[in-house]
Amino acid sequence: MKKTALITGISGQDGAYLAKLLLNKNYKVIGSDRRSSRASLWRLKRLGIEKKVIMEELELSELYDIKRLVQKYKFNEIYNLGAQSFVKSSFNSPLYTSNVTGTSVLKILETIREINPKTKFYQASSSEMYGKVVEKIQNENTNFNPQSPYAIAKVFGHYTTKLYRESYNIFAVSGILFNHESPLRGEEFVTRKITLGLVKIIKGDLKCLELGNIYAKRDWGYAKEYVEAIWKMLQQKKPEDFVISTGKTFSVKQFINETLKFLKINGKWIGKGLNERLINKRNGKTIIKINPKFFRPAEVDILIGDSSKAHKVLKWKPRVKLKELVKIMLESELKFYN
Ligand code: NAP
Ligand code: F7E
Repeated sequence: MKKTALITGISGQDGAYLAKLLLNKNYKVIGSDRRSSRASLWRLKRLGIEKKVIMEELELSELYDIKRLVQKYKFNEIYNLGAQSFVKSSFNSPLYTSNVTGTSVLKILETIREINPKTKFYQASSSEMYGKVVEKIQNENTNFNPQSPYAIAKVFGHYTTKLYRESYNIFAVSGILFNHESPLRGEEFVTRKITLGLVKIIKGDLKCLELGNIYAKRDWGYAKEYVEAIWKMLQQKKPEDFVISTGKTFSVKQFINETLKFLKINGKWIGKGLNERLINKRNGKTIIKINPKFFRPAEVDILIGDSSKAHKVLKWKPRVKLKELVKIMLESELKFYN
């Protein structure tokens, strides 16, 4: 029997990769999208699957939209990837973020409990929940210490998922995914901002790229690999949460330096603090500078994940290292840039 799955947030980075993976496994894939005057399914188009998924309208903050969909399809699996996922914006729109990213999880789980409790549920939890870390390396048992309205909303979704699993016997799990990037990453996130920005500079379409805290460190993996782990979590006998990460951490500045190497830009860092900048040694021009506009009211300085439970139970391991991730992103940037 063909399985039917709902992916909320199918138009996003992970939604697109997961849809492709499920289609390859012969699922019937329903993707939900919210109404928008500039709706774009460019990621699904890029992967050649926009006509292979059934699109339904769903605004995550709207309980009736969720009920309508769950009533219409007898979903075997629901992957809740939809969210206001940009940490910086969550400081400007905290209420909106808590609704879309946080309480929507409760709406979906309550709907599953009421209408079809056999549906398996995946919640996209985040390493941002660790925030100002209380342990050097974070695993499934590390306490959370969130530093943004986004992270607080994710903590709410995380514990709600646990509650529904433990109280109502629903197969509900959270994947605590550390940062994962790809050519399909949104342009506002720092890795994509850097790869696209530096390609614009070499094409002569941008003079200088402005960034915030280049000393923040993240455990960066490859999104295409991470959605395999997401799927595996729902195929287990027992519902459990998993950390998904590479176990290595790099600063934003190190990510920039890898990008420079690949693009063969001969750059030199000069200055300190707000005056730190990168000059192009070929012509002496500043190509990267700091703009405090991109700082956050509270920062997550460093994250490193321990995904040994996933290695053991899911038989999942990351393969792509930072250098290769940069290469994958830049090759795509150069191919599609116009
Ligand atoms: P993304 O590219 O920002 O995609 C977010 C998706 O949510 C988009 O499809 C977006 O639709 C949809 N969405 C936003 N607001 C909505 C609303 N009000 N109603 C319905 N849909 C809405 O995020 P991603 O990187 O793929 O991440 C997927 C999930 O994993 C998110 O929940 C994110 O918070 C979480 N996560 C991501 C990472 C990471 O490093 N990427 C790590 C841990 C957890 P539009 O196209 O209309 O905006
Ligand atoms: O920032 C610093 C910034 O926006 C990474 C989301 O997918 O991963 C993502 O959240 C770091 C931060 O991702 C700029 O201050 C410096 O320390 O790429 P980001 P994020 O905030 O880590 C987690 C796991 C999620 O769950 C989220 O949904 O880079 N940084 N300068 C900058 N960041 C941005 N965006 N832009 C800058 O100019």
